[in-house]
Amino acid sequence: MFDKCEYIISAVGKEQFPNTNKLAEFVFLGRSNVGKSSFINALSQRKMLARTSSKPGKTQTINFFLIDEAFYLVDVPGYGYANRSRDSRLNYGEYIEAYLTDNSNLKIVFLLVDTKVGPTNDDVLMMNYLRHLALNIVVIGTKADKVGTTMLAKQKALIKQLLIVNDKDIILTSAATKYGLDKVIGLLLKQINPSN
Ligand SMILES: Nc1nc2c(ncn2[C@@H]2O[C@H](COP(=O)(O)OP(=O)(O)OP(=O)(O)O)[C@@H](O)[C@H]2O)c(=O)[nH]1
Ligand SMILES: [Mg+2]
Repeated sequence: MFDKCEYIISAVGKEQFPNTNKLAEFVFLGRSNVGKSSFINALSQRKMLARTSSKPGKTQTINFFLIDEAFYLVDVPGYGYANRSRDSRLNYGEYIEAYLTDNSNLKIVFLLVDTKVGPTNDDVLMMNYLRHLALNIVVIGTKADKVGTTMLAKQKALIKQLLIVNDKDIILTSAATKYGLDKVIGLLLKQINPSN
C-alpha cells in the first residue's frame, strides 16, 4: 500500500518534533497495551516499524514515522499503566499535552479502545480532553479478532454510549487480521488529498 515507511525520531520534547515542513500528522492514542504500535505496523504493512510488546508500557517516547514522504504516523506512550515509574506517570499529561496542543499539522487523533476490554474511565477522560482541545477525533476499536460478532456489536454500542460518538466516527479493526484497516487508510488518504 505505502511504498516508503521511515522511522524518523523518538522525541521526548517539543523541540525534537521533526515536522518543520508542515506535512499532515495522524496520532494514535489509547491505554497501554490497546495496540497502538501494532496498529501502525499493520497500517504500514511493516512488522517492526513500531516496537510492540505483550507487556504494557512498551512505547515510552513520541515516535514519528514518515510515510511516502507525505504524512506522519505518530506513536505515543499509553496511559493507565499502573506500574509505570512515578516520575513518568506524573509527566504523562504534560508530555502528551506538548504534542496535542497548538499543532496545526495534526489532522486526526485516533483514540484506540480495546473491543474486548471496552472503554475505561481513562478513555472517557481522554475523550473529554481531546474534545476540549477541539481536535478531529475518530475512535478505533482494536483486537476485533478476539471478540465474537454479538459481543463486538455490544461493545460498539458501549463505546458509542460512554464516549458519546456517532456510528460514522467508530471503526472496528484488527491489526492481526487487517479487518477494518482499509477504512482507516481511506480516511488518511482523504485528508492528504481531498480530491480522493
Ligand atoms: N489478537 C490481537 N492482538 C493484538 C492486536 N493488536 C495488538 N495486539 C497485541 O496486543 C499487545 C500490545 O500491543 P502494542 O501494539 O504493543 O500496544 P501499545 O498500545 O502500543 O502499548 P504501549 O506501547 O505499552 O502503550 C501485543 O501483544 C500485541 O501483539 C490485534 O489486532 N489482535
Ligand atoms: Mg506502543
